[in-house]
Amino acid sequence: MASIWVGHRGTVRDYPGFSASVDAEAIRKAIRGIGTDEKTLISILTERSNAQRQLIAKEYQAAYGKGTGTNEDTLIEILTTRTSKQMKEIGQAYYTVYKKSLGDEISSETSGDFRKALLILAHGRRDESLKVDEQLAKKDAQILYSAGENRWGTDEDTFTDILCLRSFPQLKLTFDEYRNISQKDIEDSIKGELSGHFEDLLLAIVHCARNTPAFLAKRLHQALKGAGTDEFTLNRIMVSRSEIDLLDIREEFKKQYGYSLHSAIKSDTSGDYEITLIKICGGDD
Ligand SMILES: [Ca+2]
Repeated sequence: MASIWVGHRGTVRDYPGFSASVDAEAIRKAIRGIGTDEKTLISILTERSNAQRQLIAKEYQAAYGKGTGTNEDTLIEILTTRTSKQMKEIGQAYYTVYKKSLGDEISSETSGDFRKALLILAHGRRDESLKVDEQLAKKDAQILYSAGENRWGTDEDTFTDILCLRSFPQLKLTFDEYRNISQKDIEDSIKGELSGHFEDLLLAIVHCARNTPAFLAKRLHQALKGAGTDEFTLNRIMVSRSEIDLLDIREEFKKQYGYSLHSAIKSDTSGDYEITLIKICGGDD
């Protein structure tokens, strides 16, 4: 089935960018804060091109060197930007490698509304049809308004259900209707009504529904800015989007920050690592 999330705006085509097992490993690291055993690493590396192997080896060293902790941002990024089909593949890869279901793992390491929403996303239940329904958008917008702004307290489950199950094009329309009804942007309502990682997750969904490349450009910028470089995030996004929408991400990066992703990588990395990333980046803007 065609999906709007798997586009034709990639920079490399000679090897697959998306890998369920690499995502599974990233989730494992994000949840458990540990690296994987060597056997796992080898099985992952055999699927990759030489350039990708170099990046993963680099990331692997970085993870061991620093000893990463539970990283909600990584979980949120992967679970909001992968298609339902990809999430199912990631779940299978997770089970194959770690002998545990991804759902059980998320359940044991997270809690509350954040957990509930992550589980829906992990099970790949989001509608991915391209058709939008204007009446449904009006109805959902009203339901969201009644669940948050227009009541004392918040009905969190309603926010979770609509934002985790509806398609991105449908959500875009719903957010437009929401503004008409509430005179407020859905982002402002989420900031006012929700909190913590749950708030972060739903804001990420809103950003992705509106513009996934812009969301990932922001993540890349965060990974590159400041004194150090978050190689784990940088490598993951560059590789996983290299055949999907890296050209759009580059465009959004330039638009938001005034300089190119290419120049940001050049000024923040060096040696073989820089050469590899620049190759995947595919050009300057
Ligand atoms: Ca309220």
